Amino acid sequence: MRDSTPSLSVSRRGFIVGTGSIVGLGLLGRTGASAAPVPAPIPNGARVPVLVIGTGYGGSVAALRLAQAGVDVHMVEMGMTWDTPGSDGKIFSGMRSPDYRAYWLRTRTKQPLSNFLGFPIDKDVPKYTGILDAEDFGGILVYQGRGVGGGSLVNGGMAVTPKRSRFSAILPSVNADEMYNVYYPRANSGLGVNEIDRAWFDTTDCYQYARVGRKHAQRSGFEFVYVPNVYDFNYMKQEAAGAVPKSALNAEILYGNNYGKKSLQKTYLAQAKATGRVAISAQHRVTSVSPASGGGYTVAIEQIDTGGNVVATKTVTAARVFFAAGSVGTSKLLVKLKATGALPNLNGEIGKGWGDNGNVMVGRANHLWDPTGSLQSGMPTGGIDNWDAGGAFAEVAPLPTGIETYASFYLSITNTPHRAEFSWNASAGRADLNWQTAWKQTSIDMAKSIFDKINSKEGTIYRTDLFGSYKIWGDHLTYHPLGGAVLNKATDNYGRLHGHPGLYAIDGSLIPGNTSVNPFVTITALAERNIEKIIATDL
Ligand code: FAE
Repeated sequence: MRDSTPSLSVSRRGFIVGTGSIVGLGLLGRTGASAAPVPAPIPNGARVPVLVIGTGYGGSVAALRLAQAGVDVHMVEMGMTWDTPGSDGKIFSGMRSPDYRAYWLRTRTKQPLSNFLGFPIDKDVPKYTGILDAEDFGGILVYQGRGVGGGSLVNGGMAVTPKRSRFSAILPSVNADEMYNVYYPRANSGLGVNEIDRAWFDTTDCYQYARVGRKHAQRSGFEFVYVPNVYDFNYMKQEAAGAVPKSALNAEILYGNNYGKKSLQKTYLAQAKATGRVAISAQHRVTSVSPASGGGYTVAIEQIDTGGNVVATKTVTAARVFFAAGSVGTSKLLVKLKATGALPNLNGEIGKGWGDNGNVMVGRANHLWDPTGSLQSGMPTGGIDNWDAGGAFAEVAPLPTGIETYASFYLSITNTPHRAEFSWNASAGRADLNWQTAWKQTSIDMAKSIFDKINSKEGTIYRTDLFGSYKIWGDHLTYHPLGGAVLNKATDNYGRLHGHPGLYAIDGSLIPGNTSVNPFVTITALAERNIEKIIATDL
């Protein structure tokens, strides 16, 4: 569907007011000395040309490119800014000692590996707007980053471009030539992706676990692939040499990296802020979007404190709204807004096509002559590719406990066909997801195509102490939620939501459930492609 909101023209000099009812609203950002973006935090009653919900990959790409095109952008983020050190001098808490900063409004940690040597390792923490959300939908625990930078704050930085031969199954309506010639390279460059020095990989203590993973994979005839990362490997080398403060080599992953990782705050968002056109309101949560009487959209926002309490409610007006709240955040908002009549014209595809990227975790117990090392870099940099033969791509993940565990640990991405749907539960006032726990068996079977063979070859067994007592598979979670506002179904082929011109989805919700590898490079590249088209044709 072609957008029919009043036009916002972009000229060489910048953003020019178009014709139509929005002009009367004074909603448009302008170039020139007189224009100033609405400051953060956004005041009640503000009028902005573009409001972006969420500051993860999709939102950051949209904000930067719109700002470069001369459009003032206001980003609204429910999480914290994560720019102020705590009393220990650090912004983020480490993985071995998660504290109040670690979890989003929980009173007890919910660690992905719940047990070690069979013993539960979760502990009580003060309720706080921490960085990692473990959102429970009954059948599946969905981990997500909260804060300015979204998932880039908590993730493992693995920056994987899917094999081109698989792309048509990932995003069937998207031109692969354009993606691989233009948008994947643009995304990799914008994200600051770098590769490990292979000679260093082969000798450094901190990747012994990955070398053991490589050796076992290759001895069983599997392809081992080196995986690029957004963690600065030169910084990591200096960590290993004792020259700089440690982050990846201090078990920092999941709850933020104090150094070394090029999260979005250091890349897209830093560039976006440098344009002078992007403001970010942190600890602000969007609760509603509906058509405004004079054109554009009315956006309802709750400002929250670090205890999660609402301290102010605000209503602002935006000519255009980009949903970039992540697959879960965007899906939850859209199913609610459709069902409650706030956005009645959204189509029947809203909430559908949601998948877990086939995530499943497992550990293997190695022999005593195969130690994986007490020092393990928190940033994975290799994987086992058995996608074509067995439907699984397994990243060789760290277990940075600080002691020798003789364990190899893996997060597999599998070619699961299962897709769930979000729907609005009016009586409970929340969005539900109809995920079925039994669906993970398909992913387990695909992961077993790798690990049964390795175990048989090496004479090793699965660990049973990481996810409970005598539980082999971490099949209760995902790190990679995808879908819910699928491209070319809930939206047109560029993320314009059907039925409401001026509304866009531009995050992981566009991707129908699976990317065959870790997803953020694909989310970023797709956002680059879509925003380029939107700027060229809608503004
Ligand atoms: P995302 O980055 O989740 O950003 C959405 C933002 O919107 C968040 O900051 C939310 O707080 C905010 N938000 C949500 N609802 C609202 C609302 N109502 N109002 C205001 N703000 C809101 O979305 N991917 C990889 O490719 N490689 C990895 O190594 C990797 N490791 C991971 C490890 C962990 C532990 C986790 C949790 C994820 C990992 N991922 C990895 C997944 C990756 O981080 C994820 O796919 C992207 O972050 C999704 O990007 P989006 O832009 O869709």
